[in-house]
Amino acid sequence: MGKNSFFKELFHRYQGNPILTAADWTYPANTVFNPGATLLPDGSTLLLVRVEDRRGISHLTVAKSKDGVTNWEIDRGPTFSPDPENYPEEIWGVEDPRITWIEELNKYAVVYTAYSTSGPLVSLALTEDFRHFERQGAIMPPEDKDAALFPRRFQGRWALIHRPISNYPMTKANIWISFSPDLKHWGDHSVLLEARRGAWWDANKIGLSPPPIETEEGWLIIYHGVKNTPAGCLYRLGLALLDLEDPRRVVVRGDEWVFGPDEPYEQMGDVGDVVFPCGVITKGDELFIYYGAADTCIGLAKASIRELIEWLKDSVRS
Ligand code: BMA
Repeated sequence: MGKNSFFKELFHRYQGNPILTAADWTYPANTVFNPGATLLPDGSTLLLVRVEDRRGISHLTVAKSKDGVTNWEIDRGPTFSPDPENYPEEIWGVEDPRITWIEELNKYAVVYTAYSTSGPLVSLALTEDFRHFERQGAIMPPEDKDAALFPRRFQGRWALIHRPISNYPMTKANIWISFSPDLKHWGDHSVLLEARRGAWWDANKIGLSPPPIETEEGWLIIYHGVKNTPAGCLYRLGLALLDLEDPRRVVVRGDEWVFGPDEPYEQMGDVGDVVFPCGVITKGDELFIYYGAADTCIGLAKASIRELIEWLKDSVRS
C-alpha cells in the first residue's frame, strides 16, 4: 500500500523480521510473541517470550542473543510456567512480561499478567538470573494488565504504571500510576494518561507498552492505543514524556500514532493488525523495540531516543 511520505518514520523495522517465530522454537508452541527484554551484564540481550501452547495457555521462555538480532539461543522448555497450585490466579496462564532492572535490589523485576478466573491481573516476580524466580503474587486485582515498574524509588516509594478496567458504564480504559513503600502494598492511585474518545486512534482503550525509558528529558513512554473498527481492533503506538522526578506529571503527549501494523506478519496471524511491544533495550541513543506481531511472532524495530523526543516536542509546537 502506498505510504504518505509526509510522515517521518521514527520506528525502523529490521529487514529480517520477524526475528522469532514458533518455527524457531525448541518444543511445540502455537505462537511466540509479546516478549519482555533486558540487556544482560555481558552486553547480550535476553527476551522473556510469551509462548502460547495449543490449549491456549501461555508461559514464558528465555531467548538470548549476543547482538539482540540474530542467533537466538532458546531454552529447551518453559522457563517460567504458570503455578496455579500455589498461585490460583495463574490458572489460565502467564502473559506479557515487562522487565525492569532494579539496582537497589540487585534483581530484575518481572511484572506480568496472570490470567485468573476473575480476569487478567498484575503479578510480580523477582529474579537474579532468569532461572530462579521469587514470586511475589498478585499486586493488582482484576481486571488490570499492561503494567511495569520504574527502576527506582520516588521520594522513597516505588512506582507502577498499569491499566485497570472497570465495568462502569461508558468508562474508558486509562493508564494509571500507583505507589508502594515495599513493592507489596500499593496506593495513591491516579490516572496518568486518559484514552481519548470518538474517532481518535487511541480512543477508549490504551495501555503501557514497554517499561518507561529513562532519558535526560524525562521518562519516555511508548503506549498502545486500540481503535475499534468494523473490521476488528487496530493496535498502534504513541508516545508521551513524564517528568523525571514526579512521574505523575505528563510533560507532553503526542497526538498522532507513530507505529502501526503495516507488514503482512503484523496484519495477519492469530490476532491480525497488532503490534505489541513489551520490551525495549537501550544502546546509547538507539532503542531496540521488541514487539509481538499479530499475536503470532516477534518483530524488532529500532528508533532514536533523540528523534522520538524531538518529535514529541515538535508536536506541541505545531
Ligand atoms: C491485549 C493483550 C495482548 C495481546 C493484544 C492483542 O489485550 O492481551 O496480550 O497481544 O490484546 O490481542
